[in-house]
This record gives sequence, C-alpha cells and structure tokens, in this order.
Amino acid sequence: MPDANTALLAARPSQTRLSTDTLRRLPPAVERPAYDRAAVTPGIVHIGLGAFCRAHLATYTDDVLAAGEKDWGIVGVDPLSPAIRDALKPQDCLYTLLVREGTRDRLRVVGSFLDAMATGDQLEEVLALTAKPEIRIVTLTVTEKGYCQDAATGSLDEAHPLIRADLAAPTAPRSVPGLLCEAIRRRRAAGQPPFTVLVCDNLAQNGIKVKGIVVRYAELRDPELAAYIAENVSFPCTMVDRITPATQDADRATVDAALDCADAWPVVTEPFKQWVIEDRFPLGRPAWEKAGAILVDDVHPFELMKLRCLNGAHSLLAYLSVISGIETIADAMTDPQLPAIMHRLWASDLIPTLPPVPGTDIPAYTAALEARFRNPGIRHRTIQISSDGSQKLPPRLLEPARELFAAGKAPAVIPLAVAAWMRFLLEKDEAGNAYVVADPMAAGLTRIARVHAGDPGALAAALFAIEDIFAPELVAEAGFRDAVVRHLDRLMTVGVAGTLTAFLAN
Ligand code: CS2
Repeated sequence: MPDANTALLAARPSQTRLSTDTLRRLPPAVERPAYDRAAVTPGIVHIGLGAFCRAHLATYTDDVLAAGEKDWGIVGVDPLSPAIRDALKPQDCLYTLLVREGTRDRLRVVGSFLDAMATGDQLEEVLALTAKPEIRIVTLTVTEKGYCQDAATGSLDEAHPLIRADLAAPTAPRSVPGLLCEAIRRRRAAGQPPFTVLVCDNLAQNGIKVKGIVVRYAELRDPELAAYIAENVSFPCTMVDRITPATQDADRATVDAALDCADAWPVVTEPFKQWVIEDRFPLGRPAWEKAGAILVDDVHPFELMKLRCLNGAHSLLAYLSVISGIETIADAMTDPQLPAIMHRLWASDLIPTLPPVPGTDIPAYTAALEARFRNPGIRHRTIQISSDGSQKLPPRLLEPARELFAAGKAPAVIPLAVAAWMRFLLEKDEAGNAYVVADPMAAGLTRIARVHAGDPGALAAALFAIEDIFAPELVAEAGFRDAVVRHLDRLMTVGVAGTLTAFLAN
C-alpha cells in the first residue's frame, strides 16, 4: 500500500496535492468542510486509520463539526504502520470520500481529522495526548483481530505474542489492549477522569467484550488498575455499518481527475450508513444524532441483525466466490445460484435467531441489504472479505448455529459456509489459480489444509479441533459435523456450482 502511494505521487510530481490551500480551488461539485477547521479543537483520539473509519465515524463527526460543535475534532492514530499517517499529513489530514451508487459518483472532502500519528514512532506523543482533559473519547477500528482475542469466547488470548511482549514491557505497548490500558493508567496518574472507549468493530457486544479483554490484560499487569478500569471506564457498545472496500489505484485516479489535484489516499464507499450507539459517555459526546446516528440503551438487537445478516452473508458469499473465481460481491449477486443461497441463509438460519429490533422490519432490512450488495459502483473484493475467517466466522455464523442447536433446530446453510471456508484454506481456486489466505492463524490453518487436502473428513476434524474458533458445544453436534463434511466433500469433488445445484434442489 505505501509503495503504491509513493509510486503514484512520484509519477505525478507536477500535480498539486489536496490541502487546506487547494481546498478552495476544487471544482464546485466537490463537497468540502462547511466550517472553519482552524477553529476546531481535538476531543477524540481514533485508533485505526483504515478506510472504514474514514467513511463512517469521521463523516458523522464532520457533520457535527459543520453543525457548530467545535471541540470534537479527531486525532487519528495508526497502530500498525505509518503509511496512512504519511499519506494524510502532507494534505493537512484532508481526504476525499468517493460515494458511489452505480455509475453516479459524489465527492466529499472530509475535514474532521485534525492530525494523524502512528504508535510505531510516536507512542509517547499519543499517550501524552490521551492523558489531556480535552480528549474525552477514544474510538477504535482495528478489526476483529486487533483486540488479541480468542475468537470463540471473545476473551483475551493470553498467549498472543503481542500480549506477552506488552506484559513484559507494559509502558511501551504494541497491542491494542496494552495501549488502552497504558493510556488509561497515565491519564489516571495525570489526575484526569477516564475517557470513554468506543469500539467500532464487528464483534458481538463489542464494548462489553473489549472491556473484558482490557480488564483481563490489566489484571495480569496490575490488579488494582484492573479494578479501576472495571469500575470507572465506560465502553458503550456500537453497531457500525457502511460497505467500504479497500482503495484501489483506479479509485485514486478517478478522484485525482475529478479534483484536479492529488489525494494520496481517498476512500470509496456506498451511500448507505448506519451507526447505533449506547448512550454512556460520562465526559460527554458529539451530538452524532444530528448526523443520523441512533442513540439507544441497548445496541444488542441491532448488532445481531447486522453482524449476522450483513456480515454473515458476506462471509458465505466470499468463500463460495473466491473458490469459484468470482471477484466481487456485486458479481456474486449476478451469479445464477448465490443470491438464492444467501436468501436461504437469512430465512432458515439467521433471521430465526434474531430478537425483535426496535423500529426495524427485518425483511425490509434484508431486501435493502441485497440492493446494497448489488451496487455495481462498489467493487468489494471477495478476497478482501475472506480475510481473517478465524475471527469472523464465530460471531457471524458459528454463534447463530450454536443457538439454533440449543433451541433444538439444525442450521441449513451455515454448515455449507463453514465447508466453503475449509475448502478456501487450500489456497487455490477451482481453476487452479493461487490466492493468499490472510488470517492471523493462516500458518496453522493452511498447514492443516495441505496435510489433509485429499480427505474432507480428516480436514474438517483437524479444523474442528481448534477451540479458538469452534466452541466445543457446536462441534459436539453430530448434525453439524456431518453436514460440514458432506458439503466439503462435494465442494472438493464437484465444485461450487455442482454443490449449489444439489443443495438448491432439496
Ligand atoms: C465485511 C465488512 O470485510 C468484511 O468482513 O463483511 O467489512 C462489511 O463490509 C462491513 O461490516 C459493512 O458495514
């Protein structure tokens, strides 16, 4: 990624860079911050500078700043690499959002990031900032794996190399739990009440889970600090939604041409966005409801609906697509069979597990989801969604399967999705093209897949034995195990199309 950016900028040395100075010269159709950025002060530190947060919470906050709340600017922190910081800083942290609906593009320059940092070389600066009284919220988008969790239980993975390293050197943390814990400790030592921690990743009960992870990490470090966090730090749960694929060079070229200046890291997204937040902010919050966020007492029903219906369907489609050579979700939606499989997943396995969702008609919600998946302007790559299956499958599909069995029912489509993930681990599609399995557990998973490539029963059994992914209660269900092995056998012998034909005929 950084190389692609550098190459792009180097290739166009004469092109002006997006910045505060060039903002006023942009074509009139490009929306831009409708407020004086120089008058805005930081109130939020955001950890994780990927595309999603820049399409989502940064735009909600941009709207709130435009509505006149001046003390909620964001300082972005990249915990992984300095690449996005280095792309954003020379453009005064401005970037373009390319909102695509079919062939219609809307461009908006977002101004809510006031500064960008990276923990790699600015850790002390970041920790000094989070101790300041004006910082009242720390938001996070670090993906599921960023929390160093055991995905099956959602508790801290105490054997995680980053956690072990942080416990050995806790004042120079590299993991997200270690960073949060150290930031809370230093702020307390500075005599400040704790900031609110707002987790914006796709974990079930994300605030509760991450609080449990941080408290457990703190217990291993200093039980008194753990008790302080447990009692005093608020971690509201949130449901976040906006489909935001990784930026491609073609998107950069489109944006540069439309702006007539260079933006090193624009973000492409869909028009739809949704944010449901539990209203527990002891030090206050921006009036995000002015930008359309929904503030509630209990996020759980919203979160289950989104995590299962949207993300669960995404994972099913992604694995079946990667192995059969379908490149994007929009392409999967034009396949003769995949939409029907997705409808079955919703109707038989996922919707029956959902509690009522306030103000929401679930069939209308899934119909709208399907329309979003079909948006041909969004090239959301199935290989991107296939990443981190070990972290994504438990909350999206394995947990609803476990709930169905507990209620005396058997899931119809989830075993097929699990089998597709297992087949995906073979690292080659049906035409023999190789792809990379990106997953924090990739080395072990692909080794198992190689050893048992010719034997679906043995492959499934070896993967079922990984308790960080599969809860023992689920694996104890013979109906589940047998169905996965049956589908895996078919996928490995007749392929995706043949498997789906047989499946849909029943
Ligand atoms: C996707 C999500 O990559 C994935 O796993 O399912 O990024 C999805 O696009 C977002 O959660 C939509 O809000």
